[in-house]
Amino acid sequence: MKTALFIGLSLLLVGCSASTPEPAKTADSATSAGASGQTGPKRYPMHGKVLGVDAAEKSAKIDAGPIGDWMGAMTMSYPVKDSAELAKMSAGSTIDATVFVDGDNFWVGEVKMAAATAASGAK
Ligand SMILES: [Cu+2]
Repeated sequence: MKTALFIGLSLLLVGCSASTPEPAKTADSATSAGASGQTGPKRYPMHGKVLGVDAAEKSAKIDAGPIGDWMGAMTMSYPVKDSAELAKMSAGSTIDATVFVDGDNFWVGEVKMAAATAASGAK
């Protein structure tokens, strides 16, 4: 449907420029570091297909479905901090993973092969 496509595209545009200019945090960080009470990055489940892996860049291009309220369904490049996680991915594999979002930073981890194409048989 055209409307749906249009909405999808605008979401896509909004999604990729996810760098909301954050008001510069007040610079008196010295004393209470964990004052904001947030423990670590946000986590979003991701399901997608790996289109390519760039070991040098430590990133993977992934065609993923919508990722929570953070990103619409789209194909983009995701940093993968942990090279052990990166090593689990290869072009063509379907994965379940977690996207970690920490302010303007995001990366993919907790990569698991999804039983996508392996559905040929058993239970
Ligand atoms: Cu995006």
